[in-house]
Amino acid sequence: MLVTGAAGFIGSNFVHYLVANTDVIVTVLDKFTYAGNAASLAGLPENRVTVVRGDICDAELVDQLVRANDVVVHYAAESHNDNSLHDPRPFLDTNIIGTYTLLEAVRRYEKRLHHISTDEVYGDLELDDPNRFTEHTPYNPSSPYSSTKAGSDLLVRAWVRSFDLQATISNCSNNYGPRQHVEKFIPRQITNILTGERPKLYGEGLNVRDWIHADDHSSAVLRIIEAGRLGETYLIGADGEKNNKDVLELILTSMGQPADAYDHVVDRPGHDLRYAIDSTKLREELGWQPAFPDFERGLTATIDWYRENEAWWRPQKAETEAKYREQGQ
Ligand code: NAD
Ligand code: TDX
Repeated sequence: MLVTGAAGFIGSNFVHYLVANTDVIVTVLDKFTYAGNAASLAGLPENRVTVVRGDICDAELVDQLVRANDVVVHYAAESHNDNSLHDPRPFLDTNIIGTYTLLEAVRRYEKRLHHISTDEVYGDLELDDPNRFTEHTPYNPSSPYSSTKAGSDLLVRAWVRSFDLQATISNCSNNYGPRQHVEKFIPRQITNILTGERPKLYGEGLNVRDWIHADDHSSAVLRIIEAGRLGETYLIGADGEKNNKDVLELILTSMGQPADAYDHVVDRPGHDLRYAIDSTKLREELGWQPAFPDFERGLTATIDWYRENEAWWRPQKAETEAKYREQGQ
């Protein structure tokens, strides 16, 4: 399998998951942007995992790697909404042109592709909307990040329809777990507390995210690769809706701090209010179930991981906070 973006958070968890649960031989293609971390792939057996440093926009390299593998699992992306609001260009390059480059190689060599995407392509929901996102919800992305992810999904769909590409797509909700960059909400707050900084909540913190453990995302992706119907989209979620304020208070109290020991900072422009996934199709058609349905337990384990792996996140922390400070966040 060729796994793109596997030096990042979810891709690295997927490769660890593959090594632990299958016999698959993996090649990683990753550009090692600020979000890629070699330490996330450290310790994996050399006879199972080869790491190639390179850009998914490099057609020659992509061609060579796609030809040499049977299945391509595409995680590589610029992934952070806040960054996309300040500097959208890399999002267009990697998420659109990079995906196009992969699609052309997959088409040329008639390989199998699984494309990783996000629930953010559907826009957001009102807090009291009884409906959740399904595979039939119209696309309505809000940010430069989510619009480029939506664009990449539409490219995959077009290559399926026009060229019979053998592909599936999954749109997953917010992931948490080990090896997530400290720019993201949960690791930022945990590592702020560990470094004596106060956590930062955007606006009133009433925005809802639907949390899923990264390992549950990995098991769902593997299930779709094994048994998903070609050309189909599957939504991945674990019924984990929580608002940001509640998550932050849980982090604070789990770490022995008063629940109100945080700062409100300026809100994200265009901030999506609520995401919520209906994963009935994945569960009923492919028999998938999350192994980590208890968010509180998963969060405690994640806090422990950041406590025990300071060497992994420390080098990114000062630079990340300096960037947020400049933005008033
Ligand atoms: P991440 O930012 O942690 O990792 C992205 C990885 O892609 C990094 O290792 C980076 O070096 C690599 N990369 C970036 N540009 C590249 C390029 N041009 N060529 C090769 N490699 C490149 O992201 P993540 O949170 O692990 O997200 C992975 C995927 O999952 C993304 O496609 C994202 O849209 C999707 N997703 C994320 C979430 C979430 O909650 N984080 C939820 C749903 C879907
Ligand atoms: O310091 C913060 N304070 C805060 O209140 C940060 C960094 C975030 N937030 C809020 C914004 C969001 O409502 O927390 C929520 C989660 O923020 P992020 O971790 O930036 O995630 P989000 O914007 O929801 O997007 C994530 O889930 C979907 C991933 O980054 C995407 O890659 C994925 O597609």
